[in-house]
Amino acid sequence: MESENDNKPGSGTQTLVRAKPELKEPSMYKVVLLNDDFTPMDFVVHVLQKFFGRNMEEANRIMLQVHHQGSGVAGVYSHEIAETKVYVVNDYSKKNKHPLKCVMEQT
Ligand code: TYC
Repeated sequence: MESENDNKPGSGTQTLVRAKPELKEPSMYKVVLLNDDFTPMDFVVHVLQKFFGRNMEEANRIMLQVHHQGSGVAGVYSHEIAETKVYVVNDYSKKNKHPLKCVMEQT
């Protein structure tokens, strides 16, 4: 915010003062895998290991959560990283002829 300087009487100078300090943390995004009836379970586990750095146990747990509940969180990232994960995973699934889809959701 630009304001006339009150503490320098008659100087005619102006000081630039930021109206509000920008203290907001960047928003984070869940990358969510969606269930379908056709993608093999072992492909989903493979995707969770390859793109989300999950170990075998975590990958199995997340895959089963998606299978039983309809969706599950693969990981939480900044906007740009989440966007890239979604693109790369959907592209990889398509190239492997599986309908597996993932989406991003603000936390
Ligand atoms: N429901 C699939 C099956 O029975 C397995 C599956 C799990 C698919 C998770 C997608 O994100 C998914 N083969």
